[in-house]
Amino acid sequence: MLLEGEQPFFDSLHTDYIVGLASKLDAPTSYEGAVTEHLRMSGVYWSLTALSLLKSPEQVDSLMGITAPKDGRPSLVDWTMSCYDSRTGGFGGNVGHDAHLLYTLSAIQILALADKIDMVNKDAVTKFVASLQQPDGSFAGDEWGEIDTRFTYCALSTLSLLGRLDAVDVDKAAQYIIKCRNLDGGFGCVVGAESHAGQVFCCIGALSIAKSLHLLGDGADLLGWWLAERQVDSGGLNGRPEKQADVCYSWWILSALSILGRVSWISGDKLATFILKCQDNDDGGIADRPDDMADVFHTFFGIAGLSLLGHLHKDGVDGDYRKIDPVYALPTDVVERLGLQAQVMTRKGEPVDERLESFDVYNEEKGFRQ
Ligand code: 3PZ
Ligand code: ZN
Repeated sequence: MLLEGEQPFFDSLHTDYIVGLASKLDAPTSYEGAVTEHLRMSGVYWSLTALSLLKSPEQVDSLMGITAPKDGRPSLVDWTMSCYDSRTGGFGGNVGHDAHLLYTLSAIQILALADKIDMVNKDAVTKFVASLQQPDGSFAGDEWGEIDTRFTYCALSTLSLLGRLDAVDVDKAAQYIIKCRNLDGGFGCVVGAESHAGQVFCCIGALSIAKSLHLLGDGADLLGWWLAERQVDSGGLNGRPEKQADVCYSWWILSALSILGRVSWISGDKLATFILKCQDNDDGGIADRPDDMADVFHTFFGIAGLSLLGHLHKDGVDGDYRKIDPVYALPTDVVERLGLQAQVMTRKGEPVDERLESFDVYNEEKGFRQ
């Protein structure tokens, strides 16, 4: 059943939008192509994962050309491999670009979706990631050395996908994350930096993969409160106090709340209504806020947010949608196929999302790991 005044979910328009983008990206003068040129690898991951939530793996393959060339372009798997830099062992954001952890994670996620992780030299990629860990446990994004808690998430997620978490000091990485926690309960990009919801996702995701959520201590309530405070009157979520709501925060905040076992701390119905209002009802795609221009980033995080809310899986919504995993941002069946590990919190009276059932549980009240 749709709620009063609620938009339907424009499934097939979004499919057309995502498939149509692929051809626009190749046109050198297109707006879409220019904006995402430097982060094409992530753009491909956002497109493929968004479509994977709507369609079966076979349909996604034939629509996008994951394994076979399509419309004269190389297959997406071959294109991904052509962004591999054998000098460093990492992947760049586009052909000929320097390797970076951001695009290395996107590349490994694309290969995981395509069930082609075996195509990479796991030792070389592992060595690249491990070389970026600093003595204090933090990670640089590339050989130039910028430090950011986002890169800790990228490093741990990449290594977990490769089954090589043992190649870095995971405990030290988790301790560095805790050092980036602020008095408001949130996390910043480095020690002392302002709390930001995108950073919170990276820090909580990293602690989850490191199975170190116990390091939050009593801080989980304060953080849950800070995250819940991000919901504004429109139902949407903002990234920091006093900022406008934006669809992508639906993902950063919901996934963190879901790992913390506190999704019920925000109104899911109001948030779903906000995301649905940000759809382009004519051309498909989802924008950051109502009446703005759609892009693939917000289309992915909007669909992912609706999935986490359970909105795509409720009565009255057609379609046999795959679910998204809040820790790895990949379809849950891919996470299960690879046997990926992580940790989530449970709370008295709060149901555990079935998509998290295969992960370890840290029970706050009892103070022990089950
Ligand atoms: C957007 N990048 O720095 S970006 C991104 N933002 O490369 C991609 N919400 O102007 C698209 N804002 C659109 N297609 C926006 C990725 C940003 C996030 C900007 C944004 C999102 C509000 C202002 C940082 C993962 C990877 C990168 C980011 C976050 C998470 C822009 C502005 C910035 C960027 C790209 C385009 C259109 C798309
Ligand atoms: Zn946004």
